Amino acid sequence: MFTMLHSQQADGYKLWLKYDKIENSELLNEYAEIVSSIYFKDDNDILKNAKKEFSLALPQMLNKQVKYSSNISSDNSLIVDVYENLPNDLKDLVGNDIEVLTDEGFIIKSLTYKKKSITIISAKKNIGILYATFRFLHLMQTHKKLKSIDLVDSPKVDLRMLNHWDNLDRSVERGYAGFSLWNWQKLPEYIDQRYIDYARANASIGINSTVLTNVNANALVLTPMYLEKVEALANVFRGYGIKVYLTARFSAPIEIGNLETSDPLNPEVEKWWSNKVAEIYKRIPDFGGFLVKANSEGQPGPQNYGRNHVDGANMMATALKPFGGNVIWRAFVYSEHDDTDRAKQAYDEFLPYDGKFKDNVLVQVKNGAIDFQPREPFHPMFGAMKKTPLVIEFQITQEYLGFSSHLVFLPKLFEEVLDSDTYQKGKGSTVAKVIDGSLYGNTLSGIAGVANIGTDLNWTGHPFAQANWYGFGRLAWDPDLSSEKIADEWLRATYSNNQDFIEPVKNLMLTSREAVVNYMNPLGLHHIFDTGHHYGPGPWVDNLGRPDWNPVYYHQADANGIGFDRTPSGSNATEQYASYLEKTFNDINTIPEEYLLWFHHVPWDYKLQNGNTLWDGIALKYQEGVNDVTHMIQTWDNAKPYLNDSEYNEVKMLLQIQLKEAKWWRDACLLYFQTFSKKELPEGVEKPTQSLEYYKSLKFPFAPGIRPQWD
Ligand code: GCV
Repeated sequence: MFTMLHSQQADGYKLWLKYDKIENSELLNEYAEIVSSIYFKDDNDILKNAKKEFSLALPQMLNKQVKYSSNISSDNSLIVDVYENLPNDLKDLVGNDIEVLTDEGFIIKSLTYKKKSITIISAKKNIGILYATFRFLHLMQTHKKLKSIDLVDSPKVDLRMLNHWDNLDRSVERGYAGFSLWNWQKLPEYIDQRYIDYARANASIGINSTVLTNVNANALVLTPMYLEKVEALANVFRGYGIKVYLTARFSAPIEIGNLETSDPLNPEVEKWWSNKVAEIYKRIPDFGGFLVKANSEGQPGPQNYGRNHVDGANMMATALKPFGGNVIWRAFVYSEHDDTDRAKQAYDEFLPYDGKFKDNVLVQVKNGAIDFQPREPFHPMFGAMKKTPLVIEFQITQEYLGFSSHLVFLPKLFEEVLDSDTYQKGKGSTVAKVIDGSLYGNTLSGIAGVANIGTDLNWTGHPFAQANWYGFGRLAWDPDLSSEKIADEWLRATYSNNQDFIEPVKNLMLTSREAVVNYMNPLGLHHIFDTGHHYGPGPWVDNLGRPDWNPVYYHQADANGIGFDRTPSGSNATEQYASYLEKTFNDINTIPEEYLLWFHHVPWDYKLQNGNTLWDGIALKYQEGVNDVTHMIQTWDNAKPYLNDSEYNEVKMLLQIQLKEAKWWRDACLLYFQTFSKKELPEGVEKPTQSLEYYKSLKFPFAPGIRPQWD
């Protein structure tokens, strides 16, 4: 059971599962009545964990012990059990609602049973009961009325997955919250309480799959010594409905199998993978499958043998199929031998394969065509690839968003992408409908988020980064949820239900994403981060091995203007979108201004919609970003009365770092772009305090998230 030392009360470890005492007496009475006598069947691990959560949460929230009965009786005020165990008269009362549920869905309903008002929590399967338990407790934590509740809910997406980019040495690629949670050295014997609390937190928001290892994979994890450790983790996670996946290094047959090749069409290689899969399922009968990064950024893959992505993915899919496992094949590919605009390459490479993958292959596509930028138009593969289930990959860890020192509420970004209309099957063909499978009737669907979790006491480095983990899970469950609702839920469960606190701080969260766009990459600028570690600005970087690793490739600033021409006069990446969008993006008069410099090379004197020249507009946007952070600090200061000292101080200190770095971004980028525009900063933009040479001289060989490089 999850316990906490008193001195750690405000450390953020409890996440959104704090279960604070309900102070409002009316609500307290209502809740106490609802749970006055509970029937809660717990004859298996999942139900035991669900009931444990009740036993932890209710005494804390209601400040009294709760009575459980071992049989259903007329005394019960709350009945919790799967549908098939319910007495027939109760089945009759809820039958229709149960029918519409998926295997993971649940109902929470008030009804009259034997002339008495009761609440029932039921589901088709045990996992539905666990999800319902967390939702029920969350509704209490967030002070929702439960007296006449009528909730019927099922997840809209099948695979709701975290991708950990965790290495076996416990470093985390692009991780900013300490080391990897997986203590490989002490596994399998030592089960850290963190594994259990990690699983609880995920289950509470409906996450049902986790990929334990980095996509830049190490084959060792597939050896017996590590599989034994993976098995131990899977045994913990199973009780919370979470399946384990591993990343499969394509060259594993050579590296750990003593074969001379990894050619996917070689019978020895096929046999090796089939045996390996059988070995894994012997240990982990509900193993999820493999996530594969192949022929991307130097990783081995089928192309090393003259084969293609379909050959590679289908070979692994064949091995996994008898056990019900999936292959998740990443489409994050771009080649140093191809000078086509990097934004076009994945679409060009994968579209011809549509319909050729086996039915247990999903193709995982990043939300945008470059790489998790503060703002990108949605990836053109969404909607275009009609016969292949696409998993959308979001990055919860903030590689390009200020690491764990910037407060950026990412559900706002996720929502923008999911709500984007691809127009691929007429108006209303949103990315969300592609992902939940409803647009083309896919039988499998998935959402993946690159985790922002590590060994930091508060799990995510920044207390508000917890909201990004939380929000990812909620959107994976229901891609149509609004970011506003998610912020509201999270704030209530994490900090306070006081409306005077919620409203301004919610507003702070909802505006934080636009702030980071403004002070880092306004008006469609992208990938102008410093080299390798991606910490801070580096628009001047032009000396990396591949053109498309250099910021100068992306902004294309020159004496005439700035921006990447992706219209027909340039790379013509716009042709990868449905014709309505293609036209909208091609025309400088119709393109949404937030994507202007993503698709157009624009003269410095070009007039923006508000009448400013482009140069003035860029400069004012950078300043606006800095001003936004100043407002965030003011809002946080005003919220102080609702926070304890440590809660207030930790975010305040982080916001001050964010302000300093927002100014750094503004000054470094404007000084550099000014060398091309040759124009003065407009009124209202603060003058830089340092020279361009100073900003260029800054080096961060030990920035977190990558292996240190000192040259
Ligand atoms: C795991 C970007 C990141 C890499 C990451 C890669 C990927 O290039 O900078 O750290 O590698 O994306 O998603 O595969």
